[in-house]
Amino acid sequence: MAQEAPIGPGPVKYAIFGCGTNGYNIILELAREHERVIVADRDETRVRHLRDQKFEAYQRDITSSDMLAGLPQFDIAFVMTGDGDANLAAVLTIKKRLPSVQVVARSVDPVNGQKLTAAGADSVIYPQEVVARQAVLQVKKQHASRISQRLFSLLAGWEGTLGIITHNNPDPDAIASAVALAEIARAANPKTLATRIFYDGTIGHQENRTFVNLLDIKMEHLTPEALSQCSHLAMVDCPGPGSNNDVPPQTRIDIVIDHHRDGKHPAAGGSFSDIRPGAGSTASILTQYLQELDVPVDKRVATALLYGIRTDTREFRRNVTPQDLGYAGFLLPLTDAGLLDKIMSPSMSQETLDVIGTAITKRRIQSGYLFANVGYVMNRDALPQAADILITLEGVNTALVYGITDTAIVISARNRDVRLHIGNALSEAFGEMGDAGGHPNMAAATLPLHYFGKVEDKARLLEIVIEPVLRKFRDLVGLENEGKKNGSP
Ligand SMILES: [Mn+2]
Repeated sequence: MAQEAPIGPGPVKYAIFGCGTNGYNIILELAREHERVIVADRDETRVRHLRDQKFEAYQRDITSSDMLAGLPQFDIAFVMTGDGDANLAAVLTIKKRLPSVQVVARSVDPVNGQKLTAAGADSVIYPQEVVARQAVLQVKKQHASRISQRLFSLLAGWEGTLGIITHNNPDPDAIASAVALAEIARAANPKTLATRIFYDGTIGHQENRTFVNLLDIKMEHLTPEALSQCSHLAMVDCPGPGSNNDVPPQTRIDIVIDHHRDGKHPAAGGSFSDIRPGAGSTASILTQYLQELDVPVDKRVATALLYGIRTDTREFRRNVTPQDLGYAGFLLPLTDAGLLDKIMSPSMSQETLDVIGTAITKRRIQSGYLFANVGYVMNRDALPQAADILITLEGVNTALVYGITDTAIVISARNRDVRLHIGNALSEAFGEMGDAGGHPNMAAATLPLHYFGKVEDKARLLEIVIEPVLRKFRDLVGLENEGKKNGSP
């Protein structure tokens, strides 16, 4: 037989040791995928039956040390009998004779599992656990299909205007989710239900503005009149009225779809609520609805949703689940790649450029900590962009960029020192003064000015108050004493 060029390992071949119910199901699964499988079992009748079914079966006692003799070469072994000691013996034999073979072994109990691992098994499975996981997955899928249907029929029965509310200063996840919900409403009820999308605050970040403009997403400022014009209200990417939005707390919200795990869930009193703290983004949940409902997804919606999932999971690196990846895979062929590219590399606004420039010139570095005062900013979203750039400087492990808006002192932090959880540090240092927290490597704080908001010269105000404010942080990370020794940075 002609030899193929040696560009990789040969064709993967599986060997199953022990062909009870579990082993047999693995054979069937592999056969479905047209994989070549060999089977070894102690039971002569069983081996005969397998051969009758055209499987390559061998009679072997897997506890015997020469059980591999005469078997063709294989790359992956499943050791699947219900006898823990026999499985252990087989793993030892395989690993001793064929150390490069990958071994998956069935364990009968946790102690047996540990022994199998110690014997060299590459993975150990408990069939009960596999069944449990599969059952949960299946039930979740069914549940998703059921609630999607419920949402659809709910929307189909409504008349008037559905107001879809995002959280304040909406991010792509919130915006994409709103767009997708509007799409589902249109599909469910094209005749009697209109939709409007509302937000409060600003759509700040460059990319977010580009995103809204390029995808031609119509969003309106949330006002009391606008609210009163809606017959129904929905909230996406935030858990209820008054929580990261300016909707009065007693307002009835008919639909709530969110994924935040830290969110308190104010009673929305509505008819539909789907809050999944496990999901990487709200856009993932909406994608699942579209999928389950077979609602056609146009380029615009697909591009928005994919962008929402990507940004909320920080390019699939944060809180991402296999499901999120699955939805991304579903959306990808439906998106407009050129559009996505344009969103990802928008031209920077003059203010953002200025803020980054100021941050670079005003930076002070002490023991790997960088501090940069950017003064008065209209748009706080320039800060994280500046921090993203400054953290890449050599010798900088942690970067704090701070500035002042009309209403608050704002701090944006980035960190690559694994010993420091910057979210916790900010929350500990500034939590009492305002809103502060985040992740191990990125965090932010907003310290409201309250009546100092009336001060005209904001940059001057910041200069006066920032040192005592920052001292708490410097104390916390152990920079304060060092500062006194070496003179303030
Ligand atoms: Mn989100």
